[in-house]
Amino acid sequence: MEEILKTLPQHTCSWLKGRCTFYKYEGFWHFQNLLEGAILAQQTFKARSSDILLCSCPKSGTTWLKALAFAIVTRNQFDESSSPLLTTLPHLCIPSIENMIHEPMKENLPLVATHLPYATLPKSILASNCKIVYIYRNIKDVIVSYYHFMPKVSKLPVEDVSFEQVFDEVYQGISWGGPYWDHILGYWKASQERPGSVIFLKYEDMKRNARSNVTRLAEFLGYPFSAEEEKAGIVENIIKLCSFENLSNLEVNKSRNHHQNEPGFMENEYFFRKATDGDWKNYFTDEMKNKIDKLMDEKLSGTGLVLK
Ligand code: PAP
Repeated sequence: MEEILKTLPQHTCSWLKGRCTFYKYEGFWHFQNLLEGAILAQQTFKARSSDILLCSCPKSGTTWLKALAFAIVTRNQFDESSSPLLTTLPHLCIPSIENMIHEPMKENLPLVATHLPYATLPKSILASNCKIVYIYRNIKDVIVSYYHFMPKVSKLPVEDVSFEQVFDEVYQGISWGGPYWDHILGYWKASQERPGSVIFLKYEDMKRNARSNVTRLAEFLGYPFSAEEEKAGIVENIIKLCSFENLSNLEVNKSRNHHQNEPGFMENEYFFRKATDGDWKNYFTDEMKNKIDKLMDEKLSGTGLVLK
């Protein structure tokens, strides 16, 4: 692993006072520990054809998607008063490919998550034609979420970090999991090449219309709601269980640290902040907004993917 890492371009984030270094692998930027997990997974991960992959670029709605998918798939075992989601961070309910070293795959659960770009997925996943759910979000809110998250991981007060510098780096394509547009486009192209195997969920649409998106997600996962379940309010119960208001107020998500191997690295509360659509308006200047909108338009032009 050391030999591989030595050959890769590195970037140390000056806005994090040098406390975070990313490695560029197959065109995307990664944390060292997660990249090591990803490379290991590329060499050893054996996908089951029944696996369903939950994919996202960081800060795009991963926690929410994991909670919803887990609640949908396990609803015959647990209800809203017995769900493991009440006592476990959603990230720990569903194993991640890049964290495989620490979290083995779960025998009875078809769900697997990843922040890896499509091109970096272990080949066994592509060969097995697993279903893929991809969640994405307005890049401007992703940047704001990232601006708040990274200082926490780096143990710096967010007040010591310049939003302008964060913006500039993301704009240059340097961010955890970035370039953001390439991450989305990799999955978008896959959705066109493998119609029916990949669906796209948009964070803002889910906020506006949770019911239809959750129903669509359940159908795609192969766990559709029956008429009786709909009548009994199961869809609403799942939406409520997985809501930001509910999850962020649970004791487990306010306090516990889930990375036992790296004490203090990542507290559960880091995954819950504000969860709004449009917080970017409190941070972006007009110039930043126009710049990033133009860039996204350029990157997506001709792809058929419309983000607005
Ligand atoms: P990750 O990639 O590190 O796992 P991810 O869950 O994708 O993070 O993104 C975190 C964002 O989702 C946070 O957004 P914010 O910074 O703009 O507030 C977080 O608040 C939001 N989030 C977490 N849980 C939920 C939820 N249940 N519903 C809606 N948004 C949520």
